[in-house]
Amino acid sequence: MARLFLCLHLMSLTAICIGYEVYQAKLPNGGTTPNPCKKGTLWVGLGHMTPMGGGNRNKFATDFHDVYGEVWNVALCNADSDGDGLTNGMELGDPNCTWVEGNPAPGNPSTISHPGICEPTDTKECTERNQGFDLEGCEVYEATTPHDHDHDHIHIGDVSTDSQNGSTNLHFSFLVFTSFALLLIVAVV
Ligand SMILES: [Ca+2]
Repeated sequence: MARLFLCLHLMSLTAICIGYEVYQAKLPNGGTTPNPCKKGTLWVGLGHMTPMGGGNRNKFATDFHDVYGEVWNVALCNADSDGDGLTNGMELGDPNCTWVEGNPAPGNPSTISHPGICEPTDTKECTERNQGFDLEGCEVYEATTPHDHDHDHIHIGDVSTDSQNGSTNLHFSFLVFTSFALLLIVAVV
């Protein structure tokens, strides 16, 4: 039984890999898109939210599959799926949109970037656009810096502490006053 599950698992992985290769061949540099979060590694599942693929499709993949008919055409090439200001063609080494399926990979490999991941990833706009991506290893924007939080906490703590001290001092003064008054009354009586 274990062998059967292992075989089914391997078959499903093989099917996924073949699926990726079929789609990657339809795109310029489709099989060599870098992972922007880990230098020197590839984002194998080009159209997905995680580097190794699987799960939800990213915006570039939905454009490719659902909007442009799974073809690298001028419209898909000139679109900016991830909204970072670079067209898909610029990111995949085909800025003039002249590449057709079957041709050698165009452009300089060192300038290829991911057309579905907004970069730089540490800006507010890109962090919002990249919601749902597995960007382990990337810098992302944080709305409030830890320093600001600390400052607020320190400020609030100081006010609270001062207030407590003031209240304690007031209570102590009241006790001293009432004790003195009681002693005076006892002495008089
Ligand atoms: Ca882009």
